[in-house]
Amino acid sequence: MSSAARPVQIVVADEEEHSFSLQEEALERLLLQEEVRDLQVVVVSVAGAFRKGKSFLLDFMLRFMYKSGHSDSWVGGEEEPLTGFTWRGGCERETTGILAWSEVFVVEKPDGCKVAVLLMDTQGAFDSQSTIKDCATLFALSTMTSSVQVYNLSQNVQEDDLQHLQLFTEYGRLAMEEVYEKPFQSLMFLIRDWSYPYEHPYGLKGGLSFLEKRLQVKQNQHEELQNVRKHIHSCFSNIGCFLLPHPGLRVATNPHFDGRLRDIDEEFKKELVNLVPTLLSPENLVEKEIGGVKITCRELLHYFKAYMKIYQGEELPHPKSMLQATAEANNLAAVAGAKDLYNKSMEQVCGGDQPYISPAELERRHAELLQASVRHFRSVKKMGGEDFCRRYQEQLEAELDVAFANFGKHNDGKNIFFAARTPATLFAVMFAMYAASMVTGFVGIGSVAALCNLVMGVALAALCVWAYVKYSGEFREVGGVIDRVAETLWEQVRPREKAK
Ligand SMILES: Nc1nc2c(ncn2[C@@H]2O[C@H](COP(=O)(O)OP(=O)(O)OP(=O)(O)O)[C@@H](O)[C@H]2O)c(=O)[nH]1
Ligand SMILES: [Mg+2]
Repeated sequence: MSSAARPVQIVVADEEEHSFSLQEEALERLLLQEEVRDLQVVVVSVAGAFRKGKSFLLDFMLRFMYKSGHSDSWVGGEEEPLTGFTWRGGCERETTGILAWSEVFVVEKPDGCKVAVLLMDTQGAFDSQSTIKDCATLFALSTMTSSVQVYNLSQNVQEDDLQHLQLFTEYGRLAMEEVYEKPFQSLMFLIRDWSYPYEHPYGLKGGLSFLEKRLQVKQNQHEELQNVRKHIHSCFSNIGCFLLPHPGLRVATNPHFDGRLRDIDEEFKKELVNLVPTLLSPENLVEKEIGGVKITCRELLHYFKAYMKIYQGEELPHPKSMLQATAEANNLAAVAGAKDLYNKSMEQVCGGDQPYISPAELERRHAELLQASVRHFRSVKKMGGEDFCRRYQEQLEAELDVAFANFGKHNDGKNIFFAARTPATLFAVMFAMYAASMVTGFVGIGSVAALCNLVMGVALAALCVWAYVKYSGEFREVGGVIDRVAETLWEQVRPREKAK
């Protein structure tokens, strides 16, 4: 390993903001190196839950990349500490964001064409500092940019492992502009600490027989289980599985273990020697393809930037924890049910078929039904707790207020006097003007009489226009203006009436 080579942070995670940023310069330096930029690229990435030996494994991949071809014993010397991507024991997370190895390896495939190989390490999912969205974003990014995604699991493939894979890949698919039939390439389930070699032997063969059983879609399976499996099959063009034995207690529990082979179980080493070439030997390398076209390092850089921009934008929905999503769905359904109850009851009070009801009575009924609706909302069993539920109750109350305002308007429309307000006002204006013009004409103030006549004419014209608008339903804005003027006049007169 050359001394200058090191892990390079290409995606940085901001812990407080829960956001990610691309280290464009670092990535450019990596992918635009003269020798590799126009070569087709192979990207091998390892992702999965935190603290499961991902970086540790990648360091063996590095040894293979540096030493294979030179000798058979690429796994290293018995006393040689394991270096490369930083790994360590302990229960707290180590890797954050996405890292790549600073050296992009040039490998000649058996057909003679040269490819560039990039190794990527990702932050472990489900650590205590990351939200589901953070985990989904990183996993999706590494899946979208890699040609081989190693899904690192411990001991078994559990249903929740599959569900998370489904959630994360769906989040990735969402961000891809064009929808390809199989958006991602190779997925390798890597099961660490496999303890059932008597059922499925270690290695690729055992892995495949195990995975086939696990990912089988059966007729009598629950739809939920079927969907997860179908989704995974639909996302990757190639799915494999490798069963790796436990590396021994010194690896797992000794704080002074530095990765030297002497401390690692023979069986683990034996399988490791099969695993790494399965992923990285020249004949097994898989070039990164997007939309069926192999891409070069230079193009990969553009894709990285484009994907990153999408995840930094606001248009993608937020993946949520299972409880959060379920609680939201429960509460929204309860809001809809309660609103429906209110609407149906109000229809009976003041719906289209019902006669006009006095506004005071309507308000009283509204208050009653609102309470009944809120009671119904509260009585429905839902997850999320009291505070969460209160937010939705407030939303329900606000929505019912809006609905009530509409019912009120509808009811007003049924009041024949209310409907007749505009023509009545216009008639009143005409009559007043007529009387005023008579009186002023009689007294001999001709100019005022003429003015009054003019106003009367305008009112008459407005009345005709209004009648036409109401009859035909055309020029509704003009009708609206007349209504508003009449309303203003009406309001001017009414307070005086009250004062009397
Ligand atoms: N049980 C077990 N432990 C392993 C295995 N491989 C590595 N380890 C140990 O697991 C611990 C964590 O290794 P890392 O490579 O740092 O794990 P990681 O998945 O990269 O962790 P994060 O970067 O925090 O996500 C180390 O103490 C390793 O010795 C394995 O196959 N099984
Ligand atoms: Mg790590």
